[in-house]
Amino acid sequence: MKVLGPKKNFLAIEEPYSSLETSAIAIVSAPYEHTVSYGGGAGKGPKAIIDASAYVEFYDDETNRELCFDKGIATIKPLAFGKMVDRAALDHVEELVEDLIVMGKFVVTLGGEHTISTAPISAHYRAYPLMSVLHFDAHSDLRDEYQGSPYSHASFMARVAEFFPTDRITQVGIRAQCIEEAAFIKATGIKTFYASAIRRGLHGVNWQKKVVDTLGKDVYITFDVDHFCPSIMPSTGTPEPDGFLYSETIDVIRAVVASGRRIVGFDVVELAPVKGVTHPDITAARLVYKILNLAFDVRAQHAVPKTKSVKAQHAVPPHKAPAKKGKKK
Ligand SMILES: [Mn+2]
Repeated sequence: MKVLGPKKNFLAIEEPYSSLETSAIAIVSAPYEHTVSYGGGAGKGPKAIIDASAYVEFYDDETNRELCFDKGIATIKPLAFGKMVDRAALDHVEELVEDLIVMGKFVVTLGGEHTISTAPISAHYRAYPLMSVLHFDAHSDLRDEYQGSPYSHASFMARVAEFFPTDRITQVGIRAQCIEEAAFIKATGIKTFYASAIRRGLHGVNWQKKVVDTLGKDVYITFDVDHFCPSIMPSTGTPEPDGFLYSETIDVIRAVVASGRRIVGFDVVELAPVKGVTHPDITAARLVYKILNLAFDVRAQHAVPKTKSVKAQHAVPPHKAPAKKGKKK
């Protein structure tokens, strides 16, 4: 398994903090783009997030640590899909994510179109059979198929619902769906926090806690960046108005951790970078590192999966490694 060096890896970090053997965290790039319906470019998302991450500070004031040096973050060489599409492409992603989970890694998957999230959800579900899925998105992605494809980005959650218990799915920020999706949600018990309901105060002022109350002890997060307001996130294929700001979104994840729940893995998808517009790329990169910082917060209990034989050691060697380089400015 090849990992990328500091010129191309997440946060631009030196060895051993970016070596696979010594890192607790692994970043998987899945630059898959096949069923885009409106704006294209999601295939360039993982590289844009990693490029922007070179400008993200190592230190997080909230957790008072440099997580990347405490735990190590290995960036795996991006997956190449060649002619693989649909199920074959998903199998390709799932195999890598599963291998990393078995090695004891905390896995972050970067998309790519939302289709790919089916793979890490499936792999994590095997390792964490009691997990819930927390889904940030403008769209519920529950169409049985879209534009003739059951593997459309607009159908990814319908595919997840075929193998994952629907009453353990919680969606946040939804504001664009068809009537069949609304009916599916009602029929299956998916918990959907619509943007309109949040804005109208139907879930109260502390709506973030209401979201968290629906989740089990283990939480997998799938994050479509079009959850955000298009003003802060114009770089996505299907932007929708009435989106969410960064801070109110992070508050949901803060509430997950504050409640003692454990984040077991996550993905960030659908960033379609626009040349010369940099704030969405840095926002996505910050989002990835912030979720990591919160996931490894001391309040969250981090045990490795019990269902697998896990060999890897999590700790980065205690010896002082080569000097850490500062951030680009
Ligand atoms: Mn979406």
